[in-house]
Amino acid sequence: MSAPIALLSVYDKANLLDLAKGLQSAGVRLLGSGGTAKKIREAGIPIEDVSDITKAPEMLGGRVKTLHPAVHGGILARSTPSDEQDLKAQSISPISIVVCNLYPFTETISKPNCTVADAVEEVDIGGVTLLRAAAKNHERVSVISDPADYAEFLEAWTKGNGDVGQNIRSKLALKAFEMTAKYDDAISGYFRGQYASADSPEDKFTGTVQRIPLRYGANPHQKPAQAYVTEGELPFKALYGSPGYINLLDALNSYALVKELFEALGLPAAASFKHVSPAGAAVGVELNEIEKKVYGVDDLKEPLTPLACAYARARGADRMSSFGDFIALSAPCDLATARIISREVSDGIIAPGYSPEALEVLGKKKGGKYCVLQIDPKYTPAEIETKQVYGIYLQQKRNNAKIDAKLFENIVTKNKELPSQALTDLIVATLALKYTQSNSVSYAYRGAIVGIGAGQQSRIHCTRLAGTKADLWWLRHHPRVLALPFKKGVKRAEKANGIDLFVGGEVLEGGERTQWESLFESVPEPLTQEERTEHTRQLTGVACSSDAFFPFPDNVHRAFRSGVKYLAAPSGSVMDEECVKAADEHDMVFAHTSLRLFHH
Ligand code: 93A
Repeated sequence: MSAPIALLSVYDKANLLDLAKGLQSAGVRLLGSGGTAKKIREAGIPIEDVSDITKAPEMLGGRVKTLHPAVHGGILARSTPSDEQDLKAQSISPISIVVCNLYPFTETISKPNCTVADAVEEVDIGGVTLLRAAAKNHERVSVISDPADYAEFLEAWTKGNGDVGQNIRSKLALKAFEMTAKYDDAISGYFRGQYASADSPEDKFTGTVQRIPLRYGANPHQKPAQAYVTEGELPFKALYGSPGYINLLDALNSYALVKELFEALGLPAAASFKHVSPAGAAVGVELNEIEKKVYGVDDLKEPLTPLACAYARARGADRMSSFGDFIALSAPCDLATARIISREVSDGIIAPGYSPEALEVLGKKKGGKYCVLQIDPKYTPAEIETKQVYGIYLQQKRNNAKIDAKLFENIVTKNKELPSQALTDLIVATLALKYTQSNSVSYAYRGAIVGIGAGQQSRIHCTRLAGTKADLWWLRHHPRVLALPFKKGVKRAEKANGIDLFVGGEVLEGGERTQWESLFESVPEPLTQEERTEHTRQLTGVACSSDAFFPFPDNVHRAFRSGVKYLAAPSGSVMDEECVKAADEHDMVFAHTSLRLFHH
């Protein structure tokens, strides 16, 4: 039987001589590409050149070294009569071991002065082909792609008398496949940066927009930054302005939320996001006269459409948090909605479309720099989502749990009466949590979030935070707040701030007090404790949802103090029974959902 053949072609020549020596002493016939063979030969180890078997010299300055049927036939041939027959007919010897590592593409492109021509030369063709071919035929061939594996391989080869066993060949093949995949990612990433269309108009050749450059990442010093897809095209395009990194995090999360709100309730939906959590979210329930005032849309000339009602509610729940928001709409933006947006401080909007009049209004915002994104409503994200943290890829199935009426059927309190408006509110509250940084608790009323506690490590802190926000929101309905004597010319954001300080009952001093007082024709008397208590008592029927179980009944008691009547949370706490008891004490309706909704 002829000696087994090893083909060696490595850029990184670390540990090479030990391997070559070991293989040669084990009776393996060595073949090498130009530089690899030279190095081994110079060390006094016998080796043949690849060109000895291909009968063709390396050419094109090394661009063609190993690309030849004599090489790839030798690697890819199976141990079958037909393949063996083919080899014999062409006088090709089977190759049993391939040792290869690739041109340093990543290192080259990270050099500051690297040109496209430099990068092109580092695209390894023959090496990748060697690795792939050998990995494909791992039933017979061993492929060693990492110098760190040489010693162990040699040991196994010697021990097994020329057979390392299928398990080792399979593991080595997997490693080689991973290596070529990573290599290809680096190449496509580099050329995406060079050649992919930056934004609309669509790319002439691919017909798609795969990538948009971003000014920077989460912070200005985090450059470069980009958004891209590896398959197909980006599902959105910028009609005006250009989104930042956090804008896109907000846009993609908030659009998912409004799309699902519409699907669950059949009403147009809107969301107002800040720092990747909703400050508000709502469906298009008509506003009454008081609500129009509270949400600052009583003076709007256009009649309020359902979509405009949804955004007015989303924007108006927590005007302080919504300042500079990113907006999502479930339906094409109409003129009334655009008019509300046009007078607020906001960073951008994502919607499945814009009426021509709405687009004209939004296009003028911020001198044409207001970010207006249009998303394809038919877009469905992949089932599996991947992100990278500290260099590690994390993968999970997308959270595609449906939030609908069925989720709230398991009512565990004595009171089981869940009116349809309350069910709507529970759906709004729960769906909002699906796209809120955890831990989170939300309160909803009349189709809108009225308080949300996000990103707290303690659940009771979420419940309190959301409750306090709901309390302030409700106090903004107080007749004395609605009648606050603001001076003419006070800006909307200043009014929001002034009202927030008034309902929050902050004791102001010095310059801050003077500044606050200067907003009014006459300085308003603070709300008394009695006025507050009396007003708070008038709010009932609020819905509250939690993204995980309530660990203690304090959450239930706290929610009750902000008018909550309807509760939803997964079960699973050792204190479940105590929580239900607390809900019964207040005659609340509590649905155990059995669905945890953490979001990060
Ligand atoms: O330019 S290539 O893509 N053309 C080839 O046919 C080829 N075959 C092996 N580069 C090729 N290689 C690569 O050459 C290997 O991946 C390895 O990195 C390098 C080894 O070259 P040398 O033996 O001349 O030092």
